[in-house]
Amino acid sequence: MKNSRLNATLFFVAGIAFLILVFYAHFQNPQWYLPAATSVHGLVTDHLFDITMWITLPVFVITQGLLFLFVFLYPHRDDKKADYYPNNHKLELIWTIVPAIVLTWLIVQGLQTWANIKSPAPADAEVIEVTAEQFAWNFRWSGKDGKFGRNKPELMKASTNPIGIDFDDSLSHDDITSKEIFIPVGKTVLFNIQAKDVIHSFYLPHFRVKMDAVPGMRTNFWMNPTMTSADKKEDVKRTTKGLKEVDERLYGQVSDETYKDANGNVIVEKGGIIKRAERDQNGNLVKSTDVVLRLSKAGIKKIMAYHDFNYVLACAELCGLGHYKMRAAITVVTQQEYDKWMSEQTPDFEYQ
Ligand SMILES: [Cu+2]
Repeated sequence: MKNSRLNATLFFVAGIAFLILVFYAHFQNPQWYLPAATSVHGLVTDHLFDITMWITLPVFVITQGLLFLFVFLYPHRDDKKADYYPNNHKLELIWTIVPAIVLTWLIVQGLQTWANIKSPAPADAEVIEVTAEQFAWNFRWSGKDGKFGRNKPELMKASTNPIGIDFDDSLSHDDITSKEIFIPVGKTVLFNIQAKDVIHSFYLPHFRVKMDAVPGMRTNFWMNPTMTSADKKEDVKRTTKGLKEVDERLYGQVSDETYKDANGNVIVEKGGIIKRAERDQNGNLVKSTDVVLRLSKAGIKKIMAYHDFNYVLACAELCGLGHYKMRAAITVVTQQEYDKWMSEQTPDFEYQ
């Protein structure tokens, strides 16, 4: 009897503590959530996610709360026998039909959204061919003619022709390749995705794009980016800029002033990234290159700094030992900058 009272209390305390900690961890660590969406369909999927959350969250809290509460209120008692209550048709109908309707509605919403996202891309879409390999990304544009030349696996060469472009096909003569992605803001971009070796996953978290790259088949995903990299950088700068204490949280942030030590040597320039200690040729850390250490040595307690921002592409499929290296830069630019970038590229054909 005594034991079951104690167990019931502990169970209740552990359960409520668990619920509180779940919420605490969530609100204290927004950085572990997905970054803000910067694509048209990304806003739609996020909205759907929020609706699902607001429907399931209260149900979760109420049912789990009641579970722990009932254990607490009704532990075993030697002088009492539990009631036998085998069934109640009305109750069972309610708790079967209501969730069935709500879940069906959620699933239909999800299917409709997915069908919209995966519908054929508009004809004027900018097309980029994505080829994943262990452990790199290759991107190709069709050039002026708007048509991609053939590629053949037997022509693949790691250093000079990683995606095996067939230069006998005249359509390939103006094709442009790059190791990073440039895309124009406000335009539809269609990614045609393939893989050379194993399954990779083409993941652009800010744009809510995630699609497997599968050997032997083509997958695709299209989206409309809503904000240029430069605008987003400014936005992040504006919202994160402030006078900050000199400690390890500063690593990776950008200094908003030039800071010097007592001898007038520059520790970090205005607009410079606050870096950790660099390594010398032997791989040893050189403490004197660590910006945070140098700042505190110079007696500087607080500095003006803000967060840096870059869109990223990362492989989201554990594809081998070098998986962690499968990142690539993705830059969203204005149409004008995009046209300029395009005109400055040299087609691979001219290097052959
Ligand atoms: Cu990969």
